[in-house]
Amino acid sequence: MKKCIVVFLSFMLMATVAQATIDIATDFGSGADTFIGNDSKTSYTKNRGANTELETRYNGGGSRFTCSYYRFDLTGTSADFAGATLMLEASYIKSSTGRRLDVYGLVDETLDQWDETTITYENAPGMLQPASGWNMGDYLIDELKLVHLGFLTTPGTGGATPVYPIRFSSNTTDLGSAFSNFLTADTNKLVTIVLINSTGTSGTNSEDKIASKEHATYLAPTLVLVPEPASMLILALGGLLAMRKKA
Ligand SMILES: [Ca+2]
Ligand SMILES: [Ca+2]
Repeated sequence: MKKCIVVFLSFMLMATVAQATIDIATDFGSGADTFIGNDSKTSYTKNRGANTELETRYNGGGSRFTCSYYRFDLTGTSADFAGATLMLEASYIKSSTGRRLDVYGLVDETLDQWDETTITYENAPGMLQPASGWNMGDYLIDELKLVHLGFLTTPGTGGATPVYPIRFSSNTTDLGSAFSNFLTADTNKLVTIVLINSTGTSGTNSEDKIASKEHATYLAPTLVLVPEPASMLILALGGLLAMRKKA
């Protein structure tokens, strides 16, 4: 009888643990969020660390580029992840069809400590001066520092009268193993993600806006981590052994 109860409880525990995810928002620990630009309106020397909305705008015709930076503090998490998604709340969606936002990761970990209050296009980790120059609306990625990890698609619910906030997440097909491998490779418990509208899908030269951690009511940008099954199994077995000792 006792054995049946222990087995039943262990399955219950495994089922419970298997569903557990770890949500880390930019307002946790040393997290940060901001956006940068390189045109006459969002100057390459302008800081947007305190803004409540994060703009991501295609440089339609090389004139209006902005992109958003996110830092997540992984303190207290294990090193191995089976997967991860980004969960965001839009405060403005221009397009009535989904727009692709490419996801880049900062692999030069010496640059993870960028300062939210001073970061601009000019000093942003992984950005270089474009061939067209400063404040000309274009951008240039330092591919030794920023690597492409996949993409996410904004919801196609913009247009006339959407009701905000609009919450959306990346899916595991578009943001899969490259993203989780990047997170697993982290060694300093800080990860920097950059969202860039690099294709101009569903309309050019218009921005989407994502709520930052400074927004009074909307969700702060959140990284949702799925622990490795091995880690979950160890947790479940640990619970099982603890129960057997008591039995
Ligand atoms: Ca911020
Ligand atoms: Ca890191």
